[in-house]
Amino acid sequence: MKKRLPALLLALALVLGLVLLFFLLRREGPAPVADRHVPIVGFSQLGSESGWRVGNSRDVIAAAQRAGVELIYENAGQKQENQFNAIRSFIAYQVDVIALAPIVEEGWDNVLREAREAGIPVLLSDRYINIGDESLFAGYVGSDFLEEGKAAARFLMRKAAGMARVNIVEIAGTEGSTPAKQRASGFRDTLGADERFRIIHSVSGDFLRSKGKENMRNILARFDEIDVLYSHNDAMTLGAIEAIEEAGLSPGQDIIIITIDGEQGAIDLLKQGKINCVVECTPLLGDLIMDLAQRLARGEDIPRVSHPKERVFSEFDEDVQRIPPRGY
Ligand code: GZL
Repeated sequence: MKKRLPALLLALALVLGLVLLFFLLRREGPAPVADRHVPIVGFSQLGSESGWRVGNSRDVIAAAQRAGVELIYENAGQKQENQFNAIRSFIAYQVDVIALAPIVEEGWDNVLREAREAGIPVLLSDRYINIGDESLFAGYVGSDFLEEGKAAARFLMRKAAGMARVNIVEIAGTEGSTPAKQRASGFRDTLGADERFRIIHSVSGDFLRSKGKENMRNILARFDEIDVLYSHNDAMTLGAIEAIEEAGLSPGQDIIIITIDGEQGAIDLLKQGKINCVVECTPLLGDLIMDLAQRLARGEDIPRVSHPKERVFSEFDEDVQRIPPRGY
């Protein structure tokens, strides 16, 4: 028995060494955030439907580089299913934080539950969601769309001060999206009970320039007395203005034009008098997103809602001609 003891000890040491080696080499996924200097953020962007969206994507990517954050960027091409797939790939990759720009408000419960089960916080960017359990996301960074609609209405009430009747046509954004819903309700709530203001037609242009033009052509063919176009984004407005000019009318004169976003193209037309009011909705959310994402990656709490500062540009401003380049 004594003679076999050294061999037994050697075998035991060998087995223990192999077991130790196995655990050392087996990658358990990324090291805990505390040991990793570069947080990984998975960003699900909804599409590239407008100049605003392209500017937003560009700004988020640049902000990640500025912040030293590793960004995994997935563009869903306007399909919610692609956003579900992107989120699931971020979970599989074990990112530290998921940033989501949700195309519409409904349908996110299951996939966000999966993110929580994986212990990955979700930050909403740009648009909101309608979800049973709001603890499934850590916070929201984006515009106050209700206020944007109210600002559009406040401009119109000032512009239409001497008008006895104001027939309004509305070209709205993507159905079911936060900006479309809240820009519509903020506008209507502010016009309130003043019977001079009548929204004679509303249609969705899905935030697309092509649909803005197509819808405005149809509206002009159907209605004679149009006083105001209220359009939920500049891309649709630029399309609508093409249709208005094709019909031989002067945008900004024959039809009051109120638009939202603040893209360079809209500001240029404001300066030319073809648009009367541009409500700013900044796409430059990147630094805010990266700051909040890094705080989440460190396990810190963040504010539930973070709004960027925004302003209104209109014909009533003295400095319209001096508005600096917009960058998107
Ligand atoms: C608003 C954003 C909207 C823009 C559109 O934050 O979600 O989507 O107003 C864009 O230009 O398509």
